[in-house]
Amino acid sequence: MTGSIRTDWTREEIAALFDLSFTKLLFRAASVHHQHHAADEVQLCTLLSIKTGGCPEDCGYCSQSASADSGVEATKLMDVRQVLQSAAQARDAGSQRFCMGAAWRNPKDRDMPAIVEIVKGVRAMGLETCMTLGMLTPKQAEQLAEAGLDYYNHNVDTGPEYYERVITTRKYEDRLATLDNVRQAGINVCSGGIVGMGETRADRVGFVHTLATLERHPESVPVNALVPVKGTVLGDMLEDSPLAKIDDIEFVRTVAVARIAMPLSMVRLSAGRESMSEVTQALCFLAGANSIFTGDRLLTAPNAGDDSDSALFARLGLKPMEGQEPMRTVGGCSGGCATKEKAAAEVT
Ligand code: SAM
Ligand code: DTB
Ligand code: SF4
Repeated sequence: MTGSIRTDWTREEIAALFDLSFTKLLFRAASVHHQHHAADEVQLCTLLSIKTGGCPEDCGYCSQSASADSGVEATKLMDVRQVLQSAAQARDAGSQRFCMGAAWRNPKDRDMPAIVEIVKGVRAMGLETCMTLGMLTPKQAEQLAEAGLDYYNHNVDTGPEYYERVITTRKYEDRLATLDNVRQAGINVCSGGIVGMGETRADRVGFVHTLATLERHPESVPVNALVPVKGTVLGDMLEDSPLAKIDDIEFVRTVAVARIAMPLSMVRLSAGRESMSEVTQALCFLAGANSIFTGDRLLTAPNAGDDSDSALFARLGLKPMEGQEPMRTVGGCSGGCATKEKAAAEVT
C-alpha cells in the first residue's frame, strides 16, 4: 500500500498506539477518520442467519457450535424466497448491506447453487451482499465472485497466540488461507474479530497487527465485543469470573488502534452494542467506527434495535452513509488492486 496506508506495521508500533494516553489516542484516531471518511456518516448493515446452529467447529464464544449447550436449535439452509423477503425488509429499513451467515465449517459443493441464487437475488434488489459461510476453497470463492458477491466475512477473531485457546478444530493459518482465496477471487474482504474473550492486550495487539499487515487491508473490519452466551465455554467462563470482562475504555482503544492502522477500511462496531451504553458507542464513533449492524437481532443474539439506533443517531447528529466505501472494488481486482489502492491513497 502507498502513502499513509501502511502494511508494514510492527507489533511494537501497534503496542505503542495502545499505550498512548486515551485522549491522545482518540485525537489521533479521530484525525485519521476525518481525513479519510465523512465523520458524521455511519454505514447500516443487516444480518440474517440463513443456516443456524449445529456447527461442527468448537469456537468457544459461539452459541451455534454443536459443542455448546446454548439451546440454539439447528436448522437447514433457509429457502431462497424467505431470504429475499428478509432482504427486502432490510432495504426498506434503510440498510445498505445485507450480510448472511451460515453455521458451517465450510459450505458443501451441493450447497453452492442455492447460495449463488441467493447472492444474485439479493444483489438484484439493490443491496450490497456479504456472506459468511466458513472456510472456502479457491473454486468456491470464484463461484461466489461470479455470482456477484460483494463481500466475504471471515474473521481472524484474535491474535495468533490466543487463537488456539478459543478454537481447536481449525488453525489460524486456515483462516488466513480462506482470506487469501477470497482476495484472489476479487471479492472484497471483511475480516475482524472479538474483543473481551479473556485475551491480553498483547493478543489484541496481535489481532490488529495480523489485519494491518495483510497484503491489502480488509475493506471492512468488524470489531465485536464478546456477547457472553450461557452454555458456551467463554460465556460460562465470564459468568464464573466477571472480573475478566473487558472494560469499555479498552474496547474503545481497540477500535481507535484499528482505525489508525487501517485508515481506509470501514470499521464496524458489531456484536455487543446491545449491552453498551450510548456514551461508549459515541466514543467508538469518535474513535473511527463508521459502520453498524441494525435491527433487533444479529445471528442468534439480540441487537440494539432500530428505534434505539434512530434515537442515538439523532442525539449524536449522525446519518446513514449513502456513498461508496473508500476501498471497495466492484467486479473484482483482476490484477488492478494495486492501482486502485494507489489512486485511493492519493485522493485522500
Ligand atoms: N461460521 C462462519 C465463521 O465462523 O466464519 C460464519 C458465522 S460466525 C457466527 C461469524 C463471526 O461471528 C465469528 O467469526 C465471530 O467473530 C462472531 N461471533 C460469533 N459469536 C459471537 C459472540 N458470542 N460474540 C461476539 N461475536 C461473535
Ligand atoms: C461479525 O464479525 N459479526 C457478525 C458478522 N460478522 C457475521 C456476527 C456477530 C454474531 C454475534 C453472535 C450471534 O448473533 O450469535
Ligand atoms: Fe461455527 Fe462460525 Fe460459530 Fe465457529 S463461529 S461455531 S465456525 S458458526
